[in-house]
Amino acid sequence: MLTGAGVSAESGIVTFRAAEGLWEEHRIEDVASPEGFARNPRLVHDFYNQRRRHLLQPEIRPNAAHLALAEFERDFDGEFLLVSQNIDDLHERAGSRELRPMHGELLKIRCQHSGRVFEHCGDVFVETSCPCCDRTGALRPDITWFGEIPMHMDEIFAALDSCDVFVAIGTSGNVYPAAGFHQAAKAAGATTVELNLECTGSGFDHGEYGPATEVVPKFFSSLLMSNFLCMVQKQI
Ligand code: BV8
Repeated sequence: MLTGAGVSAESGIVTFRAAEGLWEEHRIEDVASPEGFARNPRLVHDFYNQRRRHLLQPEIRPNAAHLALAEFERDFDGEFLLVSQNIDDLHERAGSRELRPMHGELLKIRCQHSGRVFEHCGDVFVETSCPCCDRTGALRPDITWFGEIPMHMDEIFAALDSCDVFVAIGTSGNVYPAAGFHQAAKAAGATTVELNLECTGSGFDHGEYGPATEVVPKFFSSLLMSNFLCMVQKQI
């Protein structure tokens, strides 16, 4: 499984490319690249401080799509891996365990000198001293920016090579390498499925469209009852 910002939209977390999306207010290169951070660390820390504060608001909670994925993982007796492009902790809070946040996590920070990662829920500033080396200016979000290599890639590519069903949920398919995962899975023989608000036209074998809180629980309960697998066999 692969999720993107659309799975968290109904929890109140703004997606990237919607009309009022995150990238409308900021240029990617200014707030989500190592060059942007080197140029203006205060701007980048403020960008992530605002998103961290928003994520920690009491009204921001896992939605029915997050919960359906955690329930499927618990009840399904086959192999399951959930790769998320999202940096929120909603999958984790919903109970997902086999979870690989390939773009990092908003509630973690990293020392640029030692590479050590720390849980962190508060704001971070240039003046914040690092828990490991006590230096200021050492900390950055533990997040994969554009131009950086995403996390867990070896494990992800191995899973794409061996999975029977690949499901992409709530992603526009604009960002690589995640945007190419369904092609890799398909080339290795998997059936590929898109669950999204609208069809992205990216060549999936099957698609179900609508809000994630409606489409995801419905799809995964049918998958669990293996109706989906029979349906795929009928289509072949
Ligand atoms: C890399 C963390 C090398 C930051 C993010 C030219 C061509 C191809 C590639 C490139 C290129 N130039 C540069 C690249 C590489 C670049 C890239 O892809 N750029 C793009 C802009 C072209 N990629 C990289 O740099 C990556 N690194 O390539 O390294 C490498 C790779 C592999 C192995 C070795 C070396 C690193 C990219 C990571 C960037 N960091 N996030 C942060 O969050 O601040 S990416 C960021 O955008 C998000 O994390 C997210 O992953 C990503 C994609 O966004 P989506 O999740 O898809 O969100 P979006 O808003 O776009 O879409 C939401 C979807 O949900 C929509 O379809 C919508 O319809 C739907 N939806 C909305 N509401 C609902 C819904 N669906 C259901 N229900 C709803 N209610």
